[in-house]
Amino acid sequence: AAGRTVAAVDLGATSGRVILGQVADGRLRMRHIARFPNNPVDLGDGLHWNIVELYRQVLAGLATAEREAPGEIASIGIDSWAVDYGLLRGGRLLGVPFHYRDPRGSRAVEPVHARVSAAELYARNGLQHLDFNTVFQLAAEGDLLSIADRMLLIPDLFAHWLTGAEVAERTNASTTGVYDPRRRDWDRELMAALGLPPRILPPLVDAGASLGVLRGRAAEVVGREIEVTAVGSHDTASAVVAIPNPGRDFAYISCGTWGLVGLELDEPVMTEAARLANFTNEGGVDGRIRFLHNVMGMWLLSESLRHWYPAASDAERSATLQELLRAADLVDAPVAIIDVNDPVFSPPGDIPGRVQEWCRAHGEPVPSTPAEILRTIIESLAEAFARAVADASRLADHEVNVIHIVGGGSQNTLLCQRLADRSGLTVLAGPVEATAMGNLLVQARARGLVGGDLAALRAVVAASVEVVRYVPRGAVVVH
Ligand code: LFR
Repeated sequence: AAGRTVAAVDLGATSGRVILGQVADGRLRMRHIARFPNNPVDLGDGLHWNIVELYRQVLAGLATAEREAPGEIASIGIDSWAVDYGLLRGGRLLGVPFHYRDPRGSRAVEPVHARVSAAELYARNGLQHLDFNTVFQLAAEGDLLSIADRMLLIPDLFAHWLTGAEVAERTNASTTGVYDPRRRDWDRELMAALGLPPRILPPLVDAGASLGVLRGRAAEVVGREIEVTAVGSHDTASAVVAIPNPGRDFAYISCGTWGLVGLELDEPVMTEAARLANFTNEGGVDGRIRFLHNVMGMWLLSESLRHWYPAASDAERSATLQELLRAADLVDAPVAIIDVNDPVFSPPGDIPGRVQEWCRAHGEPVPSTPAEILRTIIESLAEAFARAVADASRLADHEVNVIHIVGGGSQNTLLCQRLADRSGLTVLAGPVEATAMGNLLVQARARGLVGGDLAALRAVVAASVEVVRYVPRGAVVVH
């Protein structure tokens, strides 16, 4: 049907994809068009995103989509990981955007806290402390800031290249640390108090807003002047749109590179207890609050596989991971529970070695085989997820009856079962492509192709996918 298809560009920290979607008979049908790796590059001054290559891949993917569905695409929406940004002057990019795993943000934490204490920061932005939050990266920026006239977060930067728009979509703006979740506006006073130039903050827009049509070369390469629509441009915000549950008594885990564990709320919870538990109040689609905590996530598995099999392709590594997971399931030696959020696990490199080192240093049983190491990681993730769900429920005084796990991690059956066991709650796994689904549905709604509130969009997701149920075996209960 002409004009009833929408295109999602979903950029993750390890790969990007272009997916077409169409809503018919209350269901969302998806067609995978392109998938490409996202490999960061160290340029000597630190770790960067290969942003131009990613943009080239996005254009190529959209061109393929237009060829496969000529004239059908009504809209394009872009989401990506949060926090990172490009600086511009006069519409041109200054320097290559840094990767949040570059340690430069850590160096700015003390100087920032010397001006505005951690407690005051939280009282203003409600954001969990992560060394890479935009506010710390900006504080580490140096000279470039004095000549920049704009900061665009990654999805907004792509929208800018595609259409010329210079705006910030709110869900992602809420991850910067210079955004006030109660006023739903930038905190310009905080910027000024930190010596950061408020002029670089672009006008805010909500998911669903039109950003204009493909311009110039972008339109030529893709083949047509297609409209670009703002979606929940923070990938986690899009993923939460696609939780297949129209109710409110669920916790969710958006499990990809990171495991984002939390609740959807109507109002932020910015108490001292929430700050100390490092819970964040990020902005959701339709003005909701994503009250959640970052847990290290599948990064620990994918980076371990990369360390063991440096020359393997992504496909080979994921086949090997499946084999190793079967072996991990059978491990019956005592398994250590490591603190998966220990900062030692954050930089790329020898994760298995660091897991062993951590166990040794903490007097825990040291895993030796790859299967034992994976089992340690999975049990520890399941434990951290279960704890974060219990913490969220307690801190927000919000009842949780079920945990939805979505994203790539929802395919990890061992993880899902151990999460059910450790939380004592039913775990519903899927959809895998929650982020793309949330992206597509918000566009479809903006284009009048589907109606309703979040509950209605979630009912579409529930009707479109198979969800796998894991019930607790009553072994370990953490709360
Ligand atoms: C997940 C995610 C998280 C964010 C992290 C860094 O992809 O967007 O929500 O904390 O990446 O941007």
